[in-house]
Amino acid sequence: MNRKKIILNLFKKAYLIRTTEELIIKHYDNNEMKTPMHMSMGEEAIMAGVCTALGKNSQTFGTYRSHGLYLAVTEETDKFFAEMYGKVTGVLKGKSGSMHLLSPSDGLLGISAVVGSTIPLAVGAAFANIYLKKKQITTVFFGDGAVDEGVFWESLNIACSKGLPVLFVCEDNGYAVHTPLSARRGYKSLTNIVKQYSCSVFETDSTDAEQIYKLSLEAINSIQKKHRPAFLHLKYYRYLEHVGVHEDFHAGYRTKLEFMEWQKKDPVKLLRNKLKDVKVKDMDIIELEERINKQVEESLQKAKKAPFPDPSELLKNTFYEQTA
Ligand SMILES: Cc1ncc(C[n+]2csc(CCOP(=O)(O)OP(=O)(O)O)c2C)c(N)n1
Repeated sequence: MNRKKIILNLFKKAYLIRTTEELIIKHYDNNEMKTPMHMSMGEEAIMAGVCTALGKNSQTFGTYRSHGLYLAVTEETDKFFAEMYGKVTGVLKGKSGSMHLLSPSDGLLGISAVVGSTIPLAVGAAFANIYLKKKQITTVFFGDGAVDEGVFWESLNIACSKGLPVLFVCEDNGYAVHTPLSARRGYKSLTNIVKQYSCSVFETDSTDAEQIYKLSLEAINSIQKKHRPAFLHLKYYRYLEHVGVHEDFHAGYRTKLEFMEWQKKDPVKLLRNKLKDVKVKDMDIIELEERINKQVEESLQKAKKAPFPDPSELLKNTFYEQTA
């Protein structure tokens, strides 16, 4: 891919994520989307950058804050919005809501509301790939709060001791709900600790998706060449409250000033400026944005009109059905 094509791909994903969430914000308070919303706004560069580097033949796992992951991997919004509205046409026929999106045909294998719980699943998937002699990399995204869970360290240890092809991506926004890193950690540097494992470590606090894309390629190459996991530590700022669609600077655990500093390097604006660097014409940028705006708006309207699942569907595809 030449640079122009890469920047266009990155922008398309980042703009799709931002526009989709802007539309959620516009409609959420109507109380028709009956699902908690953990918004990705602010972290678009991570999902655009890492997922563009991974390409098609990859397996991914995420967290409950994974609108960005789902949209970056699938680029589809019909099933996405239908799921937000609890409709039968949704990703999981209206049963999952925002926190359990997946798309196995695109390699997106799982997202969960339980902090840290997809990390061992990713290690298991990577083990299966080695066992079945499949040349696939498994990527797992998790927050800095998940690093406080024993399961992260146990999973890292197994993956490193067995040399499994796992890309660990820590999306570090500095807070677990309202608790800052400084109040939770008895050590200084996460990456210095992970470097003690048989694992290649990469890190940046850049919000430039192109830089994250390049770093992800390095991490992927290192997994393939060294036959061991890689750890990608990426910083970002969560623009909205932990759960919900509003700002929360009144809550007192962080300041608007902090937010404004990060907003100066907003990932979507940064990419839009890069499109000009690579000589994409203004007219073409506007056309691309309008196409995505239209896609997203149409998906939302279709979702509103779609039927709810029939009550007889309630227990279908659940553990209850399987064990009854
Ligand atoms: C095992 C578990 N413990 C606690 C919670 C409650 N909880 C939900 S989100 C969250 C914070 C997680 O922070 P982080 O991993 O940094 O992700 P972020 O929300 O910042 O994306 C906590 C403690 C949970 N869902 N699961």
